[in-house]
This record gives sequence, structure tokens and C-alpha cells, in this order.
Amino acid sequence: MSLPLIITCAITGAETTREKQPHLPVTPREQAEAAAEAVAAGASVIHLHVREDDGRPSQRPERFEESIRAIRERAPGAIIQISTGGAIGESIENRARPLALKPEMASLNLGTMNFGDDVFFNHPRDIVGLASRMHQHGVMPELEVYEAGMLESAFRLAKQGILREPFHFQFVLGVPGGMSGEPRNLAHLVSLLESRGGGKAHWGVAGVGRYQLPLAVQATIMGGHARVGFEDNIFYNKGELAQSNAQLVERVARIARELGREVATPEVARKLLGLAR
Ligand code: KMH
Ligand code: ZN
Repeated sequence: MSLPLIITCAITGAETTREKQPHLPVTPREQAEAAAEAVAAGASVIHLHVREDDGRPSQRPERFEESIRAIRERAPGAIIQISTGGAIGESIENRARPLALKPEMASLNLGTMNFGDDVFFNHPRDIVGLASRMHQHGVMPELEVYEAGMLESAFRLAKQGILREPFHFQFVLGVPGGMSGEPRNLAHLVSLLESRGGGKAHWGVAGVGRYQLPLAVQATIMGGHARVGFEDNIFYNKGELAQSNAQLVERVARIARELGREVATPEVARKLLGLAR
């Protein structure tokens, strides 16, 4: 019997624009509305990037604080996971700053890679620095893995005691520069994780663009968890923009139930992930 499905909704991201997706939530108020709708539709975790009023991606702690407060008002139970990836080109100092707010979770990116036409830098020294800062603040890292070498890095960091149990991996597949979202790639990452004794680790998958839905369904069948939302994909169907983040969550929740898998509430997700609060 599979564990309840944890659906993460990445409501805003750093790269998606209002020009491409007119329903993108940008202000704290819009993000709170989007988060509340997503949680009502079945999401338990909100992966959060913030923007300035003009839409520029931001890592200002004050802006995170505003959004977190607004989300807490509209969706009090939601698990908020802040991004330490930020936008391409953001300094590591700025990426780390919102950790001082001590969110329940934060993303931790496990390697440098080409990211479309850009390079997403994650120096080993900075990965260790972010991991220890998270540990210091009691923040649970979500381990972002874009290709198999990054999973190998996680095993190394775990052996060195830099990453500590419980582990929660997010396989982000379909970024040009990382592994694509073909079913065999997810199957390979999961078998690699299991072969290294990661049987107790939790994992989820975030498929980029057209990979979002098939990978969410594959993860649902394989016993993993799923991430959807405008950060990774703006379409509902090919050529048809989604009307909201919640619409993407609702579809995955419905399919999961039809496949016989329950959808985790935030309280259930907290227990599964070992989040003490
Ligand atoms: N915006 C991407 C370059 C994360 O949130 O930690 C990185 C990203 C990952 O979104
Ligand atoms: Zn992100």
C-alpha cells in the first residue's frame, strides 16, 4: 500500500513571466491566493520564490516574510518551502539570506549545470555552506537533483555527515542541460537511490514543461511524490495555458485518487517527511 501522495505546488518560480502566463502570482497577496487554492485542490507543500512588485525575482528576506505571512493567513496549514536556488545569476549570499526566517523547508541544489542558455552555479563549497546553515536553523532541505551525478553527490555528502536523515529528494527533470523527463530516467534515479540504501528516503519528481503530467503520474504509480505549478510548466494541455496553479494540482490529485492513492493533507505530509512542528 503506497503512502499518501505529497503534492508540491511551485506557484511562481524565478523564470516564468506574466507575459507568458498571465495568471502567474507575483505579489504576496496573489501568492497567498494561489497557495490557498492549491492547498484546497490537494497540495501540501508550497515551493516559494518571491518577486518584487515589478515582477523581478528577489531573494530579499523582507519580501519572503511578506509572502509567508500572507500565505499563512490564507492557507495556515501549508508547508512552506523557500527557494535557495533563486534566479540564475543571483549571488550565493542573497540566495542564503531568507534561511534566517527559519522556514520549515528550503531547496538545496546539488550541483552546477547548464540551465537552458545559462549556467546555474552551485559550487561544492556553497552547497556545504547552505546545508550547514539549514541544519543550524532547523530547516529541512529538499535535495534538488537534475541529473544522476547530483544524486551521487548527495550520497557523498550524506557519508560525510553534511546531509542528515530524513532525506527528501526532488528529481527535477526536463531542464535543458539536465536529464530529460523520459520515464526511464526517473526509473533509473529511483533504482540508484534504492541501490544505495535510500529505501527510507522520500522522493518526488518535478517535470518541466510537457514532462510535468506524465512524470507526476509515473511517480504516483511508483510510490514517489509529485510537484506541479507554473515554475515548471504553464500549460494545461499542449498550446492551452493553465488557468491557475490549482488547476494543475487538481488534475494530479484526481488521477492519484483514481489510481487508488490517497492525497496527503499538510498534516499528513509533515508526518511523512518527519517535519517536527
Ligand atoms: N530558478 C532556478 C535557476 C530552486 O528553487 O532551488 C533554480 C531553482 C531551484 O528554481
Ligand atoms: Zn524553484
